[in-house]
Amino acid sequence: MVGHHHGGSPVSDGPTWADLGRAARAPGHPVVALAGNPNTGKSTLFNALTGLRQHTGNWPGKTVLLAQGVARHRGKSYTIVDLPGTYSLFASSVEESVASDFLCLARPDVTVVVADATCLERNLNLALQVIEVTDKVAVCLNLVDEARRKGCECDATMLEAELGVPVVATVATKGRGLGRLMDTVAGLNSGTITTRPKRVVYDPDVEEALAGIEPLVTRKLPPGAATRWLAVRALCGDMGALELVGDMSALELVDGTGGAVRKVTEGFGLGPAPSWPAARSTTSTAGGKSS
Ligand SMILES: Nc1nc2c(ncn2[C@@H]2O[C@H](COP(=O)(O)OP(=O)(O)O)[C@@H](O)[C@H]2O)c(=O)[nH]1
Ligand SMILES: [Mg+2]
Repeated sequence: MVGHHHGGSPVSDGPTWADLGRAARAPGHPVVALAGNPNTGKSTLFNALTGLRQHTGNWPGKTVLLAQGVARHRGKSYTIVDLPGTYSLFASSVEESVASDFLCLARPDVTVVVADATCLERNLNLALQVIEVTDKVAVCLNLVDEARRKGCECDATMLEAELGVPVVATVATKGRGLGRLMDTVAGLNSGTITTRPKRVVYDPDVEEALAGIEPLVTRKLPPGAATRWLAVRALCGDMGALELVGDMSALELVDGTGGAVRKVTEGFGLGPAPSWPAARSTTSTAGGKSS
């Protein structure tokens, strides 16, 4: 438990993600984020979709390079963002926090989870987390040529039924399936394709803890932010999320919910529950700013 009272909120000097989301947003260009584990073919896909219409830039306050480009499909332009490779939306590295914060805070119009068909199980962990964050999501089942070579036939239709979101098989290196992928992106963006994502249902004690944290998150963030997922991250001791919560009372709340934390962290394969002394070392400053 938190031993003494903190006078203010932790201050985040990082970029404001809502601003970044706006910066990526050209009028009439939906923003499409490519998320995925490392080596799933995200950059290959990004290059195939955007050609030479791309640039990379540093996100303010972060040393992570992010590539952004424009894809044209059926007369419409889409801003494609190639997110850093990540295994999880629980931020344990700068790369992961950029990918996770972008999805939760910058709120792309459509998210494509690029998955490696040769090791689907590991890739689906991230897909399930992204599905927690947004409805407008498709899975790009890439490297199906490699999978087939290894004697593995992936059933996209079955996977689609399991996840409740569109699944498109692709071979990014040969450009195969990319037309269908962009048709799916277009449909998700316009609303002609709707999804029924399979969401995690937590035990009542976890839900109760989340219900306590989510309002704190909601208060600090622009409308539309993925507050529920940020509450899940905060519950698991994710410092970035706790800073966003920006209220030490959240830590006190979290401290009282060890059982709930353990369930969530174990459920997502995060190993043992986080140790709270680290979380408590957050510097607190009176009158901390928030956005
Ligand atoms: N056989 C095959 N190789 C692919 C495919 N997509 C990407 N690759 C290869 O996989 C490797 C990793 O791709 P890359 O785009 O760098 O992955 P990233 O880390 O997700 O950006 C590269 O050698 C690509 O040429 C595919 O569909 N089939
Ligand atoms: Mg890459």
